[in-house]
Amino acid sequence: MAYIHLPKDWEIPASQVTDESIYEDRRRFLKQLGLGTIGGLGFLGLFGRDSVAMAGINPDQSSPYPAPLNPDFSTLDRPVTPSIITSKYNNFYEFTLNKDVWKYIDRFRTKPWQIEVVGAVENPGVFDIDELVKTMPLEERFYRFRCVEAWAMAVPWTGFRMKALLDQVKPKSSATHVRMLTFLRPDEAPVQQKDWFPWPYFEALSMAEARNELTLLATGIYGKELPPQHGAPIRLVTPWKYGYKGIKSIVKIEVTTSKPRTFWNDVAPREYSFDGNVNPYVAHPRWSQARERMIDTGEFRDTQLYNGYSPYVSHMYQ
Ligand SMILES: Nc1nc2c(c(=O)[nH]1)N[C@H]1C(S)=C(S)[C@@H](COP(=O)(O)O)O[C@H]1N2
Ligand SMILES: [Mo]
Repeated sequence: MAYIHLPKDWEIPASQVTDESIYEDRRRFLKQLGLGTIGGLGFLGLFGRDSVAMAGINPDQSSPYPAPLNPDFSTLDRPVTPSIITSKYNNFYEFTLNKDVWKYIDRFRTKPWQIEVVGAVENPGVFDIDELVKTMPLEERFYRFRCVEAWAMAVPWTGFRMKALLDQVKPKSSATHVRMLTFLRPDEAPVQQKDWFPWPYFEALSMAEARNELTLLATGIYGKELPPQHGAPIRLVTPWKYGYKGIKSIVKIEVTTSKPRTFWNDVAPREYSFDGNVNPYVAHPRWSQARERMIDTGEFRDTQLYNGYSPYVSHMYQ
C-alpha cells in the first residue's frame, strides 16, 4: 500500500481552517431548507474551504449546486475529508496506476457528455448530463467511503438515486441486473493505450442493489460539479461496497436479464468479488480488512460490516 506525503499545511484539520462566515452561510442555508440546525453545529466544523460554495444559496439560479442536503445523511461518525486531499488521492486506472490522477487528467473532455440507458427496459434513451442535473432530484449526502486497499475517507456527494433513473426507463419484469460502462478514449486516457487491462472499465449491480436507497449516480462532490479525477461527469456511489464498484465517468447503463461480469472480478477473481461488500471478517488475500486508514489524518479505524450501512443493505444478502 502506498503512503501519501502531505505538505505541512494540509495536516491542519478542516475544523481549524473553517472560518466564521462558513458557519453563518451554512446555518442560513439549513434555515432556508427548514432544517434549522439539524445535527447540531458540530459537523459544520468538519467542512473544508470548499464548503463556502456549498454553504451559501448560489446566486446563479441556473446552477443545480449546491443541492439540498438530505437530513438522513447529514452527519457521520468521522470528519469530512478535505477536498484538497481527496482530489489528489484517486484511483482511476485509465490515467495512471498511482494516486496522482490529477496530473494526467488535462486531456480528458467531460463536456459534452451523454449517457445511454438501454437493454431490458420499456423506455431506452440517451440522456445529456446537463439535462439530467436539471431534471433529476439532486441531493447532497455525506457518505463514508472505503477502498478495498484499506484506505478510507468521508465525502459529501451530490447526485440522484439510480432508482429515479430506472423508474424513468422502466425495467422489464425479466430484468435482474444493471451493467455500467466507462468511456473508451485512449487519446485522452494514457493507460487505455496499454493492453494491461480489459478496457473499458465495466461494473454491475443486482436490480435490488441498483434500486437501494443508498445507491447514487453522483454528478458532484463538495457541493460542486465532480472534478475529472473523481469520475466526472457522472459516477456510481455505493457506500457499503468497496470503492472499485463505484465506476467513474459512465457512458452506458444496460439493464440485463442475467448476471454480468465485472472488471476487477475478471482481472483477479480471488482478490475482488462481484459483490465487493465491505467486510472486516473477509481478508483480501494480501492484507487484512479488519481496519482502515483515513487518508487525511492517517488515523486507523475498525472496519464496519457493510461500511456501517447494515440497516439499509443487510436484507439484500440474507
Ligand atoms: N472507470 C474507473 N472507475 C473507477 C476506478 C477506475 O480505475 N476506473 N477505480 C475505482 C476504485 S478502486 C476506487 S477506490 C474509486 C476511487 O474513487 P475516488 O478517486 O473518487 O476516490 O473509483 C473506482 N472507480
Ligand atoms: Mo479502490
